[in-house]
Amino acid sequence: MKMILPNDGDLMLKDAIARVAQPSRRAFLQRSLTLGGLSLLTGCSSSDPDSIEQALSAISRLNDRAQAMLFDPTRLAPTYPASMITRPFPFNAYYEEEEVRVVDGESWRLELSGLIANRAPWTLAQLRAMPQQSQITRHICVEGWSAIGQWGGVPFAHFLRRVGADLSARYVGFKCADDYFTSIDMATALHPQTIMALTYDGQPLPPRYGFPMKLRMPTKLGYKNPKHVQAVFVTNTYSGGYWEDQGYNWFGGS
Ligand SMILES: Nc1nc2c(c(=O)[nH]1)N[C@H]1C(S)=C(S)[C@@H](COP(=O)(O)O)O[C@H]1N2
Ligand SMILES: [Mo]
Repeated sequence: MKMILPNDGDLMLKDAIARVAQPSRRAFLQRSLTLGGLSLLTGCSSSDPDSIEQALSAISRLNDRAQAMLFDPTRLAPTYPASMITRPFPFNAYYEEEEVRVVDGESWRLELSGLIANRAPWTLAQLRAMPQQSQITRHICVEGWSAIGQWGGVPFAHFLRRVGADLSARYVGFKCADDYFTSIDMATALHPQTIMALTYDGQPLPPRYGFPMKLRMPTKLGYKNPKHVQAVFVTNTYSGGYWEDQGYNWFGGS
């Protein structure tokens, strides 16, 4: 989404944006401000940082609802030829690459909880034995880069049906081996391009890209794609996410 600024420039708005501390978050908010959000902000007469924060999160929540309404569960994200794959594909996490979590694939178990009928944990071998799908799609990070990569794995909708997840629940949440966490809307969980990625570029996911499994969703921004997934839960209770709790938009559509 594009930011629309009034021609004469609005000092209040500029001030509000300047007060948002992290540059990444600023970039994100600038991208997600809409005309509706703008009028909300300009209607905010206080210069108190707290009330500006509140106005910004109100806009973000408005944005979540608008994005959820506009999300078309059958519309596919663009796919690309292999010649367009970005090499090397960038690494990103809330820590440096030297600190990447190295998960042991043999002892790893995917834990299931919440509104799921069959909550038995899954091994990597079991996931590998499921039908696989491959995609070459673009990953967009709010920190200002995007890259095309190839991921392969189990269509998440297929997995959710297989374990008897309540598909009418609102959210699917993820906990990761590195303390990262996020949650998504059920419509995106069931999207045909949402996969439990086990491979990157035809090889088992290397640790830096989220071994043993990451959720790959080309319809969502990078931070909504959890790496090193350890647990999946289905719930009607909002559970936020690592960056979302720090002000990133929850829906995070791309
Ligand atoms: N477990 C975990 N998943 C994560 C993150 C993280 O720090 N930990 N960072 C997110 C962000 S902001 C991005 S852009 C992508 C980066 O994925 P990549 O290393 O495959 O490029 O992972 C997302 N998923
Ligand atoms: Mo990101």
